[in-house]
Amino acid sequence: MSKPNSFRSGYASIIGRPNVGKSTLLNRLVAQKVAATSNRPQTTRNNITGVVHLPNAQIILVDTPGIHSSKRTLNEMMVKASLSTFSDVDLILILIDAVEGFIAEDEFVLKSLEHAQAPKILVINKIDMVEKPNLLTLIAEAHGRSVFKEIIPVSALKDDGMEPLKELIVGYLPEGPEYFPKDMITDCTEAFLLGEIIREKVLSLTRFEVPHSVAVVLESMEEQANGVVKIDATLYTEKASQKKILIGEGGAMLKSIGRIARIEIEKRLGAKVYLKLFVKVKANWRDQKQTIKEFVYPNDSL
Ligand SMILES: Nc1nc2c(ncn2[C@@H]2O[C@H](COP(=O)(O)OP(=O)(O)OP(=O)(O)O)[C@@H](O)[C@H]2O)c(=O)[nH]1
Ligand SMILES: [Mg+2]
Repeated sequence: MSKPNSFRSGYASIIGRPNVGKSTLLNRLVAQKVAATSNRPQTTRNNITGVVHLPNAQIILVDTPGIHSSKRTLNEMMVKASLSTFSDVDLILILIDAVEGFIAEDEFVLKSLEHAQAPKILVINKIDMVEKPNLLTLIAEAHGRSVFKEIIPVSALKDDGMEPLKELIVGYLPEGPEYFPKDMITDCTEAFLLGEIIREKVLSLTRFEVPHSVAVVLESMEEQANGVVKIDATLYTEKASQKKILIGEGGAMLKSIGRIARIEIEKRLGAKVYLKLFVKVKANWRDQKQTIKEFVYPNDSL
């Protein structure tokens, strides 16, 4: 038995099918934007750490790519990244969408989790979108499944249910030290975080296959004598037609992506930024393991 006032710490991964709100939940729980979010499935490609600092505990969350079935090498590697978290965590948060309930893709997620040892909490997200009676039916259905230690309804977007969720998570963490200093909320590199800001803007401004075909590589970042931070980044896409769309009429699309990304990067860095974006074609990069490692997982051992 742990002493009542002892400090607790540990890891909890955030798992679910694409688009259920995992990254939104991570950002909400750490109270800062760490992960890119979008209304397109398969936004997140990496495991992203976010640390919640509480007076009596430290929760280290790991946002993961949405689990889904696909034959593309990139998608397989994304799912592999997700699954790799299971063995290292104290707790698994499984997200579903309150409006959709348990759909086939969620069953696929649950199947992938079958052998994971860590306790599982079901987080029913997006309750702001659902009528109360439907939510109660879904909660009752979830109780009928024996896999979940706890079931909690929340809205990550509307900041509803976050305090009870944190409390619930802490209850499953072992006694432990502060793994991260108080001012640290992620161990992602600055280059990764800035690249994700740019990719998020690509996701929000482009459609169909274009957003999925893009990888952002930060080439350089340098503070100039006048205090302006100059950042060069390359947007890799798979086809000349996608490159054309990314650049847009007279460069209009690339300009818009660059402008909204720059505004967010300036806020993050607290400095003026000169952001220069390049677009290049790397045919079928999403099917080439080596290129995927270089573009998407430069810091991972996948
Ligand atoms: N209404 C509502 N929308 C939400 C909520 N949480 C997330 N969303 C929206 O759902 C969409 C997907 O959110 P993400 O956080 O990117 O989802 P994800 O699970 O990380 O998706 P992948 O990275 O693709 O696996 C975005 O448009 C969010 O704004 C919520 O509580 N309520
Ligand atoms: Mg995500």
